[in-house]
Amino acid sequence: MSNIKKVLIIAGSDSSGGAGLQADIKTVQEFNLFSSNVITSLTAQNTEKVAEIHTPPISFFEKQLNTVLDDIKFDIIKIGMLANEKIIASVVKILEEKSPKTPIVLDPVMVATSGDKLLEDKAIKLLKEKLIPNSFMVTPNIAEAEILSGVSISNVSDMEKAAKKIKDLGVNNVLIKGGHLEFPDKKIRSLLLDEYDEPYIIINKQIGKRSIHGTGCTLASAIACNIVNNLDILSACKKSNDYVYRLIKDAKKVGNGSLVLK
Ligand code: PXL
Repeated sequence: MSNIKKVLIIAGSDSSGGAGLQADIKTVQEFNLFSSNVITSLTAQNTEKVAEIHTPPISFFEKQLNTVLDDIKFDIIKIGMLANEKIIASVVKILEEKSPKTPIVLDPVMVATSGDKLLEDKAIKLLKEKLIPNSFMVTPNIAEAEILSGVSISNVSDMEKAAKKIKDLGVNNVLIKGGHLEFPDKKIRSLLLDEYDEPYIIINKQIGKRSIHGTGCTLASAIACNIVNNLDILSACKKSNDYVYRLIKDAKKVGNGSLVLK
């Protein structure tokens, strides 16, 4: 019998298979780690749109989380779509009680690639006040970073300002994903602000402009896997960034809307 490192994924299901929980599971599998999967919400979704969101009763969400935590001790927790305030409150309460020391990588999912909302607006306050302060790392995209920080972002210095504000909420590391910010030199810049307040810019070439589904979920899951594999934060971010870059270069058309990662 051999041991394996274990990742707890708390996320929403994406029926298209491109993003959300399905992207997370695929990523953890690629890293040869084990994942358990606690589902916050079910989306009826394809590559073009989110048609409906069904959120099971909170008691069932809590049952899933309590049941896995009563049995399995995780090395890291990756959180994606949380849908509403009740789920955020339960996540905070149950993790504090049953898994207080396990690092959390939080992708503060708010809107799908299609533009559909995946988090109620009124839940953002609780996310900022309760969950971000309990997280080891948070990985907002530009729009999410603007909402979390109140800083409007159009260049690297804005990214740094926003990252500082988000760090001040109490999280150790902030990675602002720059995929949606245009620079004149056509390079993509993401910004990591680490626990020593050291800012690092991670640069990539831009690969076309078509929207691609699942990149944020995949990146945050890859970072979680690289962290449990003992990489330091900067190396974990760079390596995960390269991983997603390779997948984007090889993105697939499976439907009529955004491309997906394999
Ligand atoms: O990419 C964010 C995301 C997260 N979770 C679910 C999603 C999406 C994007 O579509 O569907 C369930």
